[in-house]
Amino acid sequence: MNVKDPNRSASSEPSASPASAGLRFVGEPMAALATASGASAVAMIRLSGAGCLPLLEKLLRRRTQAPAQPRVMMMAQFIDPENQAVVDELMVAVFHGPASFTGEDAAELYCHGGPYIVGRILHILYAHGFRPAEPGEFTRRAFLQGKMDLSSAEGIKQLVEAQTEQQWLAARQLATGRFARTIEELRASLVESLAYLAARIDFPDEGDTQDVDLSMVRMRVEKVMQRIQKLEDSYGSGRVAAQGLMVTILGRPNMGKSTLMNTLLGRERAIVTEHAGTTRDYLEEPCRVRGRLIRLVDTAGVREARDAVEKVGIARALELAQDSDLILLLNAADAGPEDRAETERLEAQLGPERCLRVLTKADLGTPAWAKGWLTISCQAERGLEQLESEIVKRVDGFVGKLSEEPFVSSARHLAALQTAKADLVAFFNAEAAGHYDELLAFELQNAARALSSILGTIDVEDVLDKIFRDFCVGK
Ligand SMILES: Nc1nc2c(ncn2[C@@H]2O[C@H](COP(=O)(O)OP(=O)(O)OP(=O)(O)O)[C@@H](O)[C@H]2O)c(=O)[nH]1
Ligand SMILES: [Mg+2]
Repeated sequence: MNVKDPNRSASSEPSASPASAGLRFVGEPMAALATASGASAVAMIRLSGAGCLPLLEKLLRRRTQAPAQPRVMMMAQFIDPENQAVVDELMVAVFHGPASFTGEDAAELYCHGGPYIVGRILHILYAHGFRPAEPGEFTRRAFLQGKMDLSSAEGIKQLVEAQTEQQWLAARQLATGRFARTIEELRASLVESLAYLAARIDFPDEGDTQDVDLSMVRMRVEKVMQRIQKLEDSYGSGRVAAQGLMVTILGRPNMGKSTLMNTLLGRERAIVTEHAGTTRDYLEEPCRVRGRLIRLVDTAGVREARDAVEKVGIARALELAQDSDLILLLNAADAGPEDRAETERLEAQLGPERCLRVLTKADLGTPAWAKGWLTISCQAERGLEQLESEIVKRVDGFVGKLSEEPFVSSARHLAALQTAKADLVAFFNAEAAGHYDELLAFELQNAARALSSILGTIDVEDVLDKIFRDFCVGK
């Protein structure tokens, strides 16, 4: 079979990243504290950029004059060139690009972690050829040098920020490149299909092999589509892992919703009063329940709204409940028949499987209608352990579904996969309608492009700023 290089045909795959296109990005020398600021035993200052090693060498005094060996820890004195004072005795390791985190020449200084020492070393570096690194700039350069793809860079950020096992799990599959490899496989399969199509376009008269070829393309694309669907399906669980289970507290006014929010958070976040209608807008807070991350949402009490503000608040409460993984439907022990009827209506509207009926203010008694309700009293600190167990069970239910298979945990990745899938649907529609191979190739190319956007191999500038902006300095 004559398979043409798709990169040279009209239906070529989108252009690659600057690094893989052979255009090496040259970064100017930069430096930043990579460890947390404040007093600590040791602090690490990271340097990277073209020509950074000779600049650093001028500021160090080592025991030997032999050239620094890369990737080996060495003792050195850090000197202030103004007065030759020894600022600190430290350890230093140098790296020769591309064998470094950024892919550039780089170094790491391990100095004593006092704010004065760190500040003075940075001050000297900035006065001698280095500039302060911007947030995420080390990882950004690693990306630009082709050391990692964009989804892995996003994973590194999440790894640093992970506070729970579930977040670590989601971050790791990105940071290790496991997710990227899956996306790359799918993209490669589409590129190969494009190559088949290109061959048909360029050699239209080679007769009876044509139908066979197209069915091969169809099979391949079908398989890619199935795998994209599977990835999309994993987002329900992946999102809970990375962002936390969304738990909304819902119910009539005065049922103790804000009190429960405060109790779970362990601080007075929401205003609590005896007046019905105290909470008007919703409040969302990340919260850890026995080591699991949840996004806890307190809402305005649902009732016939008294004014425009309350009306909007109640509408928001219902929208949020719609988007939630778990809805805590609250009714207090002294609730009237109207309150209970409203709770039942809400439960039916939102789907009983997502709702958990919670009886609050159990210190006032446990009415007969509340049989089977999870019973709590924030005031008497009763029943809260059972409520926590229910939340934990739901988080683990989602996260436990995440197997060794790659999964989607970011909205950005999900959106790109959805675009790719829509393009593949368009491909099948065009194919069923008997359209020209050129049009089929166009749809496949769009799908490949959408997958490339996850890896950052195309159209990246706009996403780059958005992603790296939220990094911490030194990463
Ligand atoms: N006895 C008793 N009172 C409680 C308990 N929890 C909350 N309350 C009281 O119930 C009243 C209403 O509490 P909130 O937490 O503001 O109720 P809410 O559901 O947020 O009310 P809205 O914001 O108006 O919808 C306050 O006076 C609380 O002190 C409880 O466990 N026992
Ligand atoms: Mg409230």
